Amino acid sequence: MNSFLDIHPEVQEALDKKMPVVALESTIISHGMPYPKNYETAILVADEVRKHHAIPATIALMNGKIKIGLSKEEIKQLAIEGTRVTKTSRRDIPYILSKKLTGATTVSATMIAASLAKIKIFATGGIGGVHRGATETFDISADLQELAHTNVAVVCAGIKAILDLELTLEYLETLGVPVLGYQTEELPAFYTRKSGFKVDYAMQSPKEISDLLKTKWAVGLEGGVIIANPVPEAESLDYNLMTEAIDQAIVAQHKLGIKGKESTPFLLEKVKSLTQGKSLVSNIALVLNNARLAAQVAQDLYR
Ligand code: PSU
Ligand code: MN
Repeated sequence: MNSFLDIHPEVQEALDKKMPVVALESTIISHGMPYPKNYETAILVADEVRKHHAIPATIALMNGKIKIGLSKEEIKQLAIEGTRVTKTSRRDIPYILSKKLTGATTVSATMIAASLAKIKIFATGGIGGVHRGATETFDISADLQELAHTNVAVVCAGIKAILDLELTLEYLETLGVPVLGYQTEELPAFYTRKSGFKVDYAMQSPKEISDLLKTKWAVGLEGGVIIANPVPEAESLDYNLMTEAIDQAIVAQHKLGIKGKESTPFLLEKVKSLTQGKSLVSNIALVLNNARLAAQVAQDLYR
């Protein structure tokens, strides 16, 4: 086993017994939501996984180790420290580990950690993608490259509407990453169920998804799969409200010259304030919804 891994005994036991385990990221805790909502949500998400008969494994880097399965106290520490913790994607891992700093893992780093621990499925809110204006800025999330190479399925609420959805789909096609829609033909856009774009394949049941994942990896095709699960209707944002808020957030971003890894946290926070907190309600609901589906898919996946 990789000597940098520190797997919680409960998670290790589940993996040894081939019981379902669902990985959870930690950037969404440190950078995705304000305290104390981030802490409350992280705990609710882990509970939701348990309620659906799987073991949650929240992932972060701490004290020179890749921790797989955090205690409530560790989750609280990340939640309180918030953006003072380093947002850690693939390129940041060696620095954070060698300096024994605390790193909150993004989708890319969480996939790497999950794969080292032999966890096959991961639930989050939304993945990173190709940013609007990327033809000039080259701002394309490391999450996409990770999906091309690392064998972990990611349940998300589609592609965040702050991104360029069309370019993200093109990029995923190039990388060979299947985009599945859970009970939908339309790609969800994180805060909303509609986007105007199609997924590659609509899947009707967790078993159907699990069969596809097993097949992909049995064939020897490397990389992940995106399982796009629409936000529940009741908590979805009004499409026009969302679009206006995002357009304004992007104007503010350019004015302030915010770039690189700060872009996504800035835009999410700005959209939250422009929608008077409505986007945060959607965000929490969709993460819970994704945790549930990931646990359901996991039921069959480890057999
Ligand atoms: N989606 C959210 N909240 C988040 C993120 C995505 O609702 O905090 C984080 C994830 O960790 C994702 C990262 O991997 O943002 C993408 O950042 P970037 O665009 O800088 O690659
Ligand atoms: Mn980026």
